[in-house]
Amino acid sequence: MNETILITGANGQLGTVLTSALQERFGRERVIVTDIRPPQREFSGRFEQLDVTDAEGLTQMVRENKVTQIYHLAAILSATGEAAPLRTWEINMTALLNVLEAARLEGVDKVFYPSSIAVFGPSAPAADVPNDCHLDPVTVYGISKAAGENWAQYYFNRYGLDVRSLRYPGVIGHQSQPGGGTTDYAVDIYHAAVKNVPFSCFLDKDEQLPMIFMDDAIRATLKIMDAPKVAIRIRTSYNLAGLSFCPADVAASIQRQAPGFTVDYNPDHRQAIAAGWPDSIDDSAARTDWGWEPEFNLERMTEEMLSALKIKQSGQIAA
Ligand code: VAH
Repeated sequence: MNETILITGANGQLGTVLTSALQERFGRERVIVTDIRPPQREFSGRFEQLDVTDAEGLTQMVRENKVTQIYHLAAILSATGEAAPLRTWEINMTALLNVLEAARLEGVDKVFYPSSIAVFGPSAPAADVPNDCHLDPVTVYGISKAAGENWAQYYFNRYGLDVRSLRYPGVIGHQSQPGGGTTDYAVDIYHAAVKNVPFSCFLDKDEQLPMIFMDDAIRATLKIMDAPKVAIRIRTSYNLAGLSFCPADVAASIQRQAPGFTVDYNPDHRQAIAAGWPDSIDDSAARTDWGWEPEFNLERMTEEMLSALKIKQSGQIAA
């Protein structure tokens, strides 16, 4: 069957890279790429400007294009979300409910909904948090993701809508910039290293968090969406682990390849958010149910990040 894919929030950190992966897999003409803003850089494919809080606009787009799969990435993240809690709740929840309703009404086959390790809070153990841990999120973003997971499960149980979800850790990639998250430092630090400038880190040097390299995050997303329906036993969201490190670990791994690189630590309001999140999570349910396995450790990720960003930088200098 010919799939027609719709992606929301496609200009974001994950959306940018997932768009290319979906275009490669399904063909450019089969992927409707949407965001509230026009693409920031050169883009080839089918782009439509869409505010996903506009239920009618979304439903019409799904109907007219006979969309079969939706990847709903549009959301306000943890750090930005705290500046306007009620607005963040309103936007994140309205957008998700619009997607679920459009999918139900228009007979969409599968929906992907990203959750986050931000659903965990003080009652989670510090390390190896199990999938079915009690959720007491510390940010409005985390509250919206915890509620969203339950809505995903509700639509599956009540209407049979095949919604699949991952609890992403912080995502680190060279292709795109994150915006408004607490884990963003782990991308910014590599940009500083290739520019050869000192880095000021907004988290404490020993604030360990679960993270994942972009390639692994994309592979996991495609893999859970490809899995047979019966394999997806968890209909809230799957813990997804890649690696876990603190700022001092990533600094040391960069310094092994760029010995002159320096970092100082100036924790701001984001440190309190990070402190409420676990150090590491247990993703054995994802491994057992649909064969998840990450490929990147810290050293390999650092090598890839530095070499890809250096190539990008030399291209910019040459241009
Ligand atoms: C954030 N990157 O920092 C997001 C995230 C793991 C946290 O989902 O808000």
